[in-house]
Amino acid sequence: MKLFNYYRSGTSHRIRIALHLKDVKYEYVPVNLLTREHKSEEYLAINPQGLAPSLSVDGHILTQSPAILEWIEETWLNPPLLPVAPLDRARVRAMAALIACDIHPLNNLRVLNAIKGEFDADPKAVSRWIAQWITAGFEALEKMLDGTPKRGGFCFGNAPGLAECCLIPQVYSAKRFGVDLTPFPAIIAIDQTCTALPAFIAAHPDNQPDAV
Ligand SMILES: N[C@@H](CCC(=O)N[C@@H](CS)C(=O)NCC(=O)O)C(=O)O
Repeated sequence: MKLFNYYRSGTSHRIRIALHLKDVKYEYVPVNLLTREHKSEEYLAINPQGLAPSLSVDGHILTQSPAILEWIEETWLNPPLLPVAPLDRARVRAMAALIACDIHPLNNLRVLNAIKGEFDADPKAVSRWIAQWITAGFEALEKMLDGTPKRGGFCFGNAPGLAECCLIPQVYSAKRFGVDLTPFPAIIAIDQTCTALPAFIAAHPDNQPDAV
C-alpha cells in the first residue's frame, strides 16, 4: 500500500493517523505541494483532482480522505474508529465533517493562493481569513463536545476515532497559523491527550520523511 502524501497536508495527516491507529503498514510516497508536484502529469494520472492524499491499494487508487478513512475503517475493524450505535456514529461523523467539509476546504492551499493572487489579500488579511474559519468551526465543535454526554477523554468515548483523525491535523494547522485556541479548552484537552499517543506521534508532520 502506498500513501501519496505531504507531511504538512492536513488531509494526508488524517490518513496517517488512521493507519497508525490500526497498525497498518504503508509506504510513504512524498508529493511536494510547494513545488507543485501534485499538479505534475504523473500525479494527475493518480489523482485527477491533483490533491493529496491518494492511497494506492493492489492496483486501485483511493482518493478523498473521508472516503479513504471509511475504507480503512471497513477493512481493519480493530480498533474501531466509530462507535456502534447508528446515532452515535452519526454524531462522530458530524464532528469529522464539521472539520473536513466546513473548515479545511476554506483554508486549503489553492484557496489561500487565490485570495492572495487573485483577490490581493495581504498577509494580515490571509491570517484573518484562516483564523475566521477555524474559529467559527471550533466554536461550534466546542459546543458539540460540551453537549456530548458520552464524551470521555476524547471527542466521543474513551478512545480516539474518526473525529480525532480530522481534529488533530486541524489543531496542528491552527497552531501553525497562530490561531488563538484559548477559547477551546475541550479541543485543547483532546489534542494534548492524543499528542502523547504513539499513533499520533508516528503520524505527526514533524516525524515524516519529507519534513523540512
Ligand atoms: N477533500 C479532499 C481535499 C484534499 C486537499 O485539499 N488536499 C490538500 C492538502 S491538505 C491539497 O492537496 N492541496 C493542494 C492545493 O490546494 O493546491 C480530501 O479530503 O482528500
